[in-house]
Amino acid sequence: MATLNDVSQCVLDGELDEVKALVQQLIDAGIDPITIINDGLIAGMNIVAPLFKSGEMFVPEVMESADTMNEGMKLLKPLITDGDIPSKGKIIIGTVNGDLHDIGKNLLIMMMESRGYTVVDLGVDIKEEAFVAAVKEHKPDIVGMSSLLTTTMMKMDSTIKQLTKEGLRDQIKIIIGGAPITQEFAEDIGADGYSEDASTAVELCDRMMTA
Ligand code: B1M
Repeated sequence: MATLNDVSQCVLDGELDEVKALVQQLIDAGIDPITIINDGLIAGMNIVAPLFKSGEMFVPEVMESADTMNEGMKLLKPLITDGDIPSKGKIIIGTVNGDLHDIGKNLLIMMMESRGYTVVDLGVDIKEEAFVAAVKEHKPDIVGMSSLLTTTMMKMDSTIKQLTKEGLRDQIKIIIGGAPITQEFAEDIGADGYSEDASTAVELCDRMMTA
């Protein structure tokens, strides 16, 4: 008989096929789907996050773990109603205008979702006005911007200015990240936070949501 620990280990090891069989066994045994999510799948991602942060796991392995978690979620989502999983908060995330890099952004999204956030992925090459429209439409708690190019990082500045001009700045927290971004740059452009990797970005959001 599969255990919740087996599911966590599967997520950690990125065992995509095995996780489906294990989760199905637990469902068939009558284990509460929310328990399988929290104490199996998310528990596994909670082990992954610090290992990634400390450099003991690398990007491809983290992607495999996140994919494994999502495979398990696919079986469980139909069994629960929306209200059963309380969201920690809503975040919209996009890579700024002119920039097509999305691996780091996607990693961040997987981490945020696995840690209980509702995420709206705007995609890549997102113009200032598209961030503004998304804030109006989705009313997020946090806006996240990613940039990998020194030629596009100033788009974060113009996006913040546009959000301010539209009177939306006070309603949201803004976090930024990406290879060329620094804490100093974040302060210069008036972002609320910067983090150098996906794990610390989730921790940053946790702090913002409880502040
Ligand atoms: Co490009 N690229 N690239 N590239 N690329 C870099 C960024 C570069 C540093 C390579 C180099 O020259 N050494 C360089 C930028 C130089 C600079 O600006 N100073 C560069 C260049 C020049 C270019 C092109 C201009 C090349 C060309 O066409 N002449 C071109 C630009 C295209 C465009 O965007 N308009 C280009 C294209 C591409 C590919 C399409 C081939 C591909 C992107 C594929 C994709 O993303 N789907 C690509 C790749 C893969 C890279 C490198 C090799 C790897 C980036 C990556 O995915 N890293 C990169 C070199 C490098 O960074 N060492 C490079 C893995 C990823 C997990 O890390 O994205 O840093 P990263 O995300 C981290 C953190 O930064 C942070 O958390 C993530 C995980 O911990 N983070 C956030 C990221 N976003 C965050 C947001 C947050 C918080 C944290 O809050 C919201």
